[in-house]
Amino acid sequence: MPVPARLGVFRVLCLFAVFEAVCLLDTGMLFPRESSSREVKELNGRWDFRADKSPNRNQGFEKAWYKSRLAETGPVIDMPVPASYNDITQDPTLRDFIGWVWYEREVVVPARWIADEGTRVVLRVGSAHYYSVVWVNGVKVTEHNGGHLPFEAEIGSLIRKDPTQPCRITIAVNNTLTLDTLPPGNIQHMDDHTKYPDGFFVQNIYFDFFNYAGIHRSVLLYTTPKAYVDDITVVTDFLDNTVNLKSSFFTTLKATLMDKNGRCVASSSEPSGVLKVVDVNLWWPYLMHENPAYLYSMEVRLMATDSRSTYEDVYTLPVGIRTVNVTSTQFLINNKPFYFHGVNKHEDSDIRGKGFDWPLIVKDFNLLKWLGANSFRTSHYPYAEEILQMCDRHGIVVIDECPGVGIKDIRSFGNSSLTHHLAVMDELVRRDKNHASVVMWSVANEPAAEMPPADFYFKTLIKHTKALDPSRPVTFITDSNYARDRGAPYVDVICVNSYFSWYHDPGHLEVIPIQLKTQFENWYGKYQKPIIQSEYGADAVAGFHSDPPVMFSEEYQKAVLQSYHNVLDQKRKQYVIGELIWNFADFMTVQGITRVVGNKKGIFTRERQPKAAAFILKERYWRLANETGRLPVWTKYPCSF
Ligand code: GCB
Repeated sequence: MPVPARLGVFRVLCLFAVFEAVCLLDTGMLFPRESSSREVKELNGRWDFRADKSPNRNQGFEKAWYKSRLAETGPVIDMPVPASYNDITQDPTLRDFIGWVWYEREVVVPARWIADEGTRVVLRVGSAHYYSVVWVNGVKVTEHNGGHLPFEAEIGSLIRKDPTQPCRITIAVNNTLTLDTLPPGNIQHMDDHTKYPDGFFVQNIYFDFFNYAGIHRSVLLYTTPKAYVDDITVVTDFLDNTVNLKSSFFTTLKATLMDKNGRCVASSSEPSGVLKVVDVNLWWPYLMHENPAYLYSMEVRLMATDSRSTYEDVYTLPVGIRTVNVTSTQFLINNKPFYFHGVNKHEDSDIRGKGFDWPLIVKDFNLLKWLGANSFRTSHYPYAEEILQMCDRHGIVVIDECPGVGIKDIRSFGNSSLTHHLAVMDELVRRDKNHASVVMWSVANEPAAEMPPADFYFKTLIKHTKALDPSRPVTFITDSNYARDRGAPYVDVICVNSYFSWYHDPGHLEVIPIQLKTQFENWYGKYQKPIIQSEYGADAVAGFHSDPPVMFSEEYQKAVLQSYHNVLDQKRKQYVIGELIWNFADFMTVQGITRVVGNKKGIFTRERQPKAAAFILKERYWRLANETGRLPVWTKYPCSF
């Protein structure tokens, strides 16, 4: 008799009872890892693809394209996965396409996975923008609302139905944004035939990055035994030299914590409990300690038996042991003041758009380390899990932001938007809760928080996020408009974006010292919470020079940074706890009169070459690190990166 599905699932419950009370999700979302009991098969590469260009964009559903091979119902083109589809072809209508696109691929599933009924086969999509529906051999297996976060479906029974058939996976993805999606958007139809062609419409968005779409992260199949570890939550704390590593799990589990050399430092076979580590190696941020980013491995081993078989599942999770606390003037990591000197990023590059790309990721980490950056914010959406794993490995501290960007319309503060926003926070916290590098959640960027409904909206959202994860502070990002402070009473840290001498008083560098000082004093005066300058900067077209500096020249970008730094140097002695440049690299945006082939506020070009401002920042960040941290010996030679 097969193990009943519910009994077969051994959830490793999280520590906080309140989590269970508020989280609507009923499964975990552990990153797929190979182990002695689990196999992973990546389905990346060439897929068949068709955009549904029918007038109502709905022909694919009307004609049930998922029922047979996509090539049988119309022409298909090659499409790489993962990648945004927008910049892959020479077709302008695909670059700016809005509506359903269809992906399909046939997969050879290992015979053993099919033969062994004790094996679960799970199909996982790392992320697809924004609404996805998935079929296997014509049968719908799941749908998911929202980009940037993974979703899964168990497909074992389907592929076992007729083992002679190849496994055909069809994924339809729709990038249409509504007032309730995150980010929000809306479709505007232009019916005046004296001005617009028949059927003309545009998608209005209120955020400043190109709305790339498609399957952006890996698609894969992975296996687990029928009884499996579904979720793990680790919360770390320490007192003197002893660590309480807390987690809770089903009674038949065994958790073993191993150090870097594979030596067991603590273990437990209790259902929930505290693993005590003596002589702990704490996880420290890059440039704050001689031995940063120390990671233990926690092996969770589950054994279960039914009348016919015994199942064993093994999952190994990297664990960094550290604490995070906030006072009215400081951000503390392991009880030591931490100053964020870092960047804001985007998942963005030539050709692949927002598609996951290892060479780009490793290059970016090399640049971050060269720069002396110790942190970044995942503006304006959750980044790939592999990026957070790199942060854990390299000690780069992360402010983890959800896709709550561009909430500007009052209708986006209603109940259905809020319900979706809460669900996205559930999914984000479920995915990223075990990363030592993640030290704070950001629930939104620059919402129209001056609107009255914003108060209830953010109060609910921030309370919910704190209940999901009481171990991390929560912020939302506001802008220089001081009236937009609804929500501020509920956050732990105030994050402010401002662009003095750029969007305000363009060309007047002399306003920066006054306006920036006023900004900090206003916010601190009202809320007595630590402040991060979460964005500042200026566009510079690489190679444009001007002295005296004028806007868009490399010299002007440098001058803006230097003026900000003078004020930051005064205020960081009081309550300013960080500075994050906008932006790490130039990135693509929608076409418009203020953007010349994208946003040029990068200190690196989109191809990752430094502008003059990068050297200013590098000099500053290494100086700050020297003042505030304990540099590893090898960092005496930073040019070796
Ligand atoms: C901001 C936004 C960011 C923009 C940036 C800019 O405040 O948060 O998404 O790209 O300003 O360059 O205008």
